[in-house]
Amino acid sequence: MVALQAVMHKAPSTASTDFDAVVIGAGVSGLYQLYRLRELGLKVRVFEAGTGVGGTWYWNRYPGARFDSESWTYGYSFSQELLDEWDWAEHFAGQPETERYLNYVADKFDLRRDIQFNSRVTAAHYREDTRRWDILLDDGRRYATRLLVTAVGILSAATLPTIRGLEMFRGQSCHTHYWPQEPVRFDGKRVAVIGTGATGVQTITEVAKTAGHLSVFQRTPQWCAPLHNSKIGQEEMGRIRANYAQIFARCQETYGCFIHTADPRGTFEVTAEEREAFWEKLYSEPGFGIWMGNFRDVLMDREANKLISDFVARKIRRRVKDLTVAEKLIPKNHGFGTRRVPLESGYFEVYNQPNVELIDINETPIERITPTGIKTTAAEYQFDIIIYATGFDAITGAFDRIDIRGVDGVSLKEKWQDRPQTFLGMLVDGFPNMFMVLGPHAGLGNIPRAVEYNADWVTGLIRFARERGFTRIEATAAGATAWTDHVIAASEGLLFTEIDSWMTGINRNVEGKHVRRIMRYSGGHPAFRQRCDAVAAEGYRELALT
Ligand code: NA7
Repeated sequence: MVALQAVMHKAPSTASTDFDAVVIGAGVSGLYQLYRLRELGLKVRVFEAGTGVGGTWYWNRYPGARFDSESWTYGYSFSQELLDEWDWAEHFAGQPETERYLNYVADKFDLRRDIQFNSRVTAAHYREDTRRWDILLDDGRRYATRLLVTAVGILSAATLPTIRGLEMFRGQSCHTHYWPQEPVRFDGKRVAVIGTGATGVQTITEVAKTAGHLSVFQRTPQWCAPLHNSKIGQEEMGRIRANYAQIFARCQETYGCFIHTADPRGTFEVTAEEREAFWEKLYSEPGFGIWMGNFRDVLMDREANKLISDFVARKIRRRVKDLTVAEKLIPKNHGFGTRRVPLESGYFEVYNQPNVELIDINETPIERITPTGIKTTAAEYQFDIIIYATGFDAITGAFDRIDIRGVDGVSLKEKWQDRPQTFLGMLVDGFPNMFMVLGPHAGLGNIPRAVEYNADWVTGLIRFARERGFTRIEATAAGATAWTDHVIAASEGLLFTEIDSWMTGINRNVEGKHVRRIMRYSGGHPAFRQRCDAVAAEGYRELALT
């Protein structure tokens, strides 16, 4: 990278083409950001590493991949025509449907002509003399742009486990994120899945249907809850369509932009019978209700959290026949909802099947991958296929994989080494004219809802600057410090902050990601928008515009 830096900083821009704006990524964020920037009349180029649009929904084509958000709250809301034309087939769409949807969007708005596929950005360096960003692709091509927008996703830097011998395996193996485009057959095959997060849970449930034998290597069990997916008929789609305005208005009001909102009652303000009845109802309903529509204190109050955890544990015990296996599937080191709750469709029943075995790798750790399978401290297993559902270097990981340098060649990765620091999750001081859609410390939640707001805000700022002739837009250090302090304060008292997960920046497969940090804004989306709107309404005075 040193050599590259020398090249990029010495030579004046020899870029083959200049753009007003470069967007990195053609997923849900990048597509919408392109649409908005084009409206400003900018010459935009989107660089996308894949061969198609969709980001998360292009890459993650593993068996069973689907939404945990209601499809009709997930689609873009910006175009009435699009809402009128697109019919969702299922309440929680599978990956193929979502990928089709995003392709439909790209075609409808003629977005492809500004997207360059097979183009992974490896470096982006700011040059003060030209007030431009120099962009380098993995094939050596270089470009220059005035504005840079990262639309790299929060869960896009997949990580393999650091287990010895990974490259030795002679069968088929794949990380779920990099699943091949051509179908993989499991019939009669001996399959291993390592990892039991939201991805592992979906994969395991699907693979178990046809695999000859499936071995699940579990390090941490999860508090999974039922998804209760179902098809959407024409009539129901008509009702949904007629209701879109109310649906999106509701998403605007809730903490995470989902349709679910916390119950105003405290867990101990109701009788034990009322509590049980409420939880039974939530457990029988589709989606994230049991996580986000629960009593207001279950994610903050230890006693309340223990009660809901006990409730879900009872459900697991009832659903899994073998009591020893059931106990292994019940989390012991974290309470319900303190990690992202995986939604499942028959996950626990999979362990009642004769072709599925659960291997607790806390009891018998994996020693290494062998040419023919996996060796634990207790046994050597033979496999035809090993699936790594081992997650992501979340939120900052995709940034870390690009050599991003701001004023005076300061590296973003180094700046964020201890913890990310941003202004509203969208700007970084020292990195002028760089904007992030869903950067660290932004208000997250139901992704497209957050994306539309975020990209609109960035577009509004760029429009404001253009109209006034500003060519340099930067967060101030004081602004970034104040926002970071606020983000940290907003997460105080939330039980998830005490638990290792991607939501607290932990990934033990990545160096430097072993210490918990606050990665997202936890004050809720309405509060996030209020703060961002206020900055805009005051003419962005909190930024340095020159
Ligand atoms: P997650 O939720 O980070 O899950 C990764 C899983 O892989 C989890 O069970 C990990 O165990 C396990 N893992 C990771 N590294 C290892 C090693 N080295 N050995 C054994 N097991 C390992 O990622 P997902 O892809 O499932 O989900 C990410 C998000 O994407 C999800 O929350 C949705 O929002 C969409 P651990 O729990 O760390 O003990």
